[in-house]
Amino acid sequence: MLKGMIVKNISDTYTVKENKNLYECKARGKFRNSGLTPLVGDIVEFDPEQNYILDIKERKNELARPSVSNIDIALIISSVKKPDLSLYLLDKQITSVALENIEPVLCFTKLDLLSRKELKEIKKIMKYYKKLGYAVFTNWQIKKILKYLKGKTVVLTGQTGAGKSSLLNLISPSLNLKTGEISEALGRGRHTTRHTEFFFVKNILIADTPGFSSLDINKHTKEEIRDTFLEFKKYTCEFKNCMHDKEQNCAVREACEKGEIMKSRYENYCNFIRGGK
Ligand SMILES: Nc1nc2c(ncn2[C@@H]2O[C@H](COP(=O)(O)OP(=O)(O)O)[C@@H](O)[C@H]2O)c(=O)[nH]1
Ligand SMILES: [Mg+2]
Ligand SMILES: [Zn+2]
Repeated sequence: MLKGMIVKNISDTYTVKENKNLYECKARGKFRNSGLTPLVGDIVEFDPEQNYILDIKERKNELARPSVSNIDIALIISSVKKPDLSLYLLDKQITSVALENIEPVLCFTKLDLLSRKELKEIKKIMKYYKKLGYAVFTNWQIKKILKYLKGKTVVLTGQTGAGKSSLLNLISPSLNLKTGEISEALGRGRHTTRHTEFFFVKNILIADTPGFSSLDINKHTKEEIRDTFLEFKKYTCEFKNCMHDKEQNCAVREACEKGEIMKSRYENYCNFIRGGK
């Protein structure tokens, strides 16, 4: 019996990676009966002679679209132009992945399309997120990104056209992924099939995931959502369990009015908790 990680799944065949070796395995009937389906990302015990998956180790987390597990980092790709930067979408992605126990890492693209004035504005935004404790990069910093992601299991997320495939190609030109809008439409069609795959590049397991933006924030409690807004934590409000909404003497709201907390962050937060449980 060996232990490895599922790196690819096409219909009922799972490719399990053990050290440098790949094994094409099937899942035992017992999984089907128990309603437990192996996922790409699962750490499994398998029989390398019969090519059967015997056991699935407990998952650190699990995503539905794409169906993957045990993700360490979500590399959130945000273009600053074409499509324009949406801080709403960015905060939504940060909160969504943080709620699944995944570290958000931010990467901004297409800074070359900005005027000098716009660039200054974006740099201010990047600085704010950095101060929160997140790793923040631009797609010019491939070496730094690679160093940060080394040894991790990573999903790429971001709007269509944000530059996900382009970034992966920069990381590993041999992947030769299609980029641009027309090929994106084709790529999407391909990815709606039940094919999930991690690329193993430069010691990073990374999945390019066009459909990944639909994590459900609303299944979490308002408190859990609140706690993903890291900048709120240093403020003490009059009410002990303040939701920073309509409460009296709310230090977070005051900090927002003073400009210590980014206005868009606070507005997005209010929007998210209104949907939360
Ligand atoms: N100007 C500029 N264009 C970029 C940059 N990164 C990607 N693009 C272009 O943006 C388009 C969409 O990129 P793509 O990688 O397919 O985005 P995806 O949908 O997120 O995979 C393509 O035409 C790329 O050539 C960048 O940093 N600057
Ligand atoms: Mg793409
Ligand atoms: Zn408060």
